[in-house]
This record gives sequence, C-alpha cells and structure tokens, in this order.
Amino acid sequence: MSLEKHIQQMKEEILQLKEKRNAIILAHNYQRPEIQDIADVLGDSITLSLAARETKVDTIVYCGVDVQADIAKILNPDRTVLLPDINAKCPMALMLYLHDMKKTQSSYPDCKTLLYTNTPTELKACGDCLTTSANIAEVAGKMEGRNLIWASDIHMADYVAEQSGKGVIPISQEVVCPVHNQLSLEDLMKAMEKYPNAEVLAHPECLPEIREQAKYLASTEGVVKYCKKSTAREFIIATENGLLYRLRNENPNKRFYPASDTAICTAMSSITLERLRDSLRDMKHRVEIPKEILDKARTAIENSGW
Ligand code: CIZ
Ligand code: SF4
Repeated sequence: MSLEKHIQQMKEEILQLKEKRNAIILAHNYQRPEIQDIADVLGDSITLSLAARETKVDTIVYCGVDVQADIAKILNPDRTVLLPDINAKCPMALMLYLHDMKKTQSSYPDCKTLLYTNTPTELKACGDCLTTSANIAEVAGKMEGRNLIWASDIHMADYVAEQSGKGVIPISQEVVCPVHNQLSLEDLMKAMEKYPNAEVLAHPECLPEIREQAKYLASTEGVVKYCKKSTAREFIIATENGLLYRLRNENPNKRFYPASDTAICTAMSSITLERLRDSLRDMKHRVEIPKEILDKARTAIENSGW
C-alpha cells in the first residue's frame, strides 16, 4: 500500500472511531502535520484547555504532552481524557521536582508561586497560579507581592520578569526546554543570512541571545496571530518546528523558515496516526489524577483567571 493510501485509511478509521466514541480531538501546535490535519481544535495549551473545559462530548483525545492532557482532565473531570502515547512526557517537566519547589517556598514564605503549564501536576497542586507564555503579563501581574517563585524554564523566568515587572525566583537553575535550549545563535545567524528580509520571531523559552535577535517574542498562538496580521512576507521561526506546518497552511502567500532544522520535540512528535487510532479504538491511555491533587490543581488554574 502506498504511504498516501495508508494515511488516508488511518484517517478514515480515526474519524469513524471518533464518532463511535463521541470524541473530540485536540492537538497542540507542535504536533505532526497529519495530526494537525485531523484535529477538531488546534492551538497552544491555553486554547486547548479552554476547549476541553467547554466540550460536552464523552471523550477528549489530547494530542500533546502528559502534563497538558492533565489540565484537560482537571478542567473537565467528568469526561474521559485520553493521551494517545503514554510516553509523551514533556522532558522539561521531568526536570522539575516537588522538593525543590517546597524548599524555595519555605525560603520565601511571603512569595506566591507561579507555574508554567508544562509542570508536573503534583507541583501545580502546591502552587498558586498557572500560566502559559500567552498570558504571563495578565496572570503574573495580578498576583500578590513584588516577587514571585517561578516553577519552570530559567529562560522564561526572564520573560516573566519583563512581562510582569516583578522579581522572579526560579525553583531550580537547571530547568530548560531541551528543544528551545539547543536552538543556537549560529543556526539562527545562518538562517538570517540566507533570508535577510525575513522577520525573526521567537518563543520565550529560547536562549537570551536568540531572544535579542527577535522582532517579536510570543507563545505559539501569539506567533500565529502576529504572522496573520503582519505585512512582512517572510519569517524565521525560532520554536519547535511543528508550528511551521500551521503557519504555512494558514498563510499560503507568506514564507516561513525554521531557525534550526533540529528543533523537534520527540515527546510532541511521538503521537502518530496509528497511536491516535489505537487510543480511540482501545480507549487508552486514560488520564487519571487523584482527587485531592486534581482539586488543588484546579484551584491554581481558577486563581489564574483562565
Ligand atoms: O503553552 C503552550 O502551549 C506551549 C508549551 C507552547 C506555546 O507557546 O504555545
Ligand atoms: Fe516540553 Fe519543550 Fe517539548 Fe514543549 S517543546 S513539550 S516545553 S520539551
């Protein structure tokens, strides 16, 4: 069977199973093109979380990483939430430990704790608010106090400080997103030389020297909006390369180039059509969160005004 035929057959099976299970498919902007094509909703973690909260279907299939699928379950605990690959674990979230967070909280008892979406759920249950790169100014700005404890990426800690005007105390200096952290200035410079008219857009998880070159820093959803509105014709995108597919699809008259060919998140791309089909067929892998953790993590999300 040709590859196209195989993909077509997989998609048909998924659509039939989706109907049978009364399901919705949510896909993150970093997903593979074929997953983006079959999704009912495509977006960043906040867009997908809001869609998960609103939906009335029986089953939510979350094509993203584990800690994001957990948010869907937290916001809509009565629905079945499926993660097609049990190993789709965000490597950055795996670098965050509860004991580091608790230690920082006891050193700074007057500071509130802000967490990024991609943090383990047990940490969310012990924090005050939750943010994603799209709503940092809003969430951090509203939090009490001049200083905040920050549970996530150290490069994003700078961005939180810039956006909120507050002091930011990271729970660990070791935490980075390996995908954005390996985006080098050398690769970006090569792309800039090759495409001198292109505007550079970067995700706040990038290194400071990459962020300095960027005309605009934003979440994936922020980059999508910017490119739609901009009169520029060419863009160099410094984030996970899955986003390029959506940008090219939605802006057929503009050109998009990756800042690096190696910016691929293995956790995000581990979700394939086969795994999505198997997930709907076998109702796996169900996201289950102990009630006490779920309720506390939901309070942190509600405090954030999402
Ligand atoms: O919030 C998200 O979805 C992440 C992790 C990336 C982004 O900027 O969209
Ligand atoms: Fe985690 Fe980075 Fe992959 Fe996003 S791109 S899921 S933050 S490792």
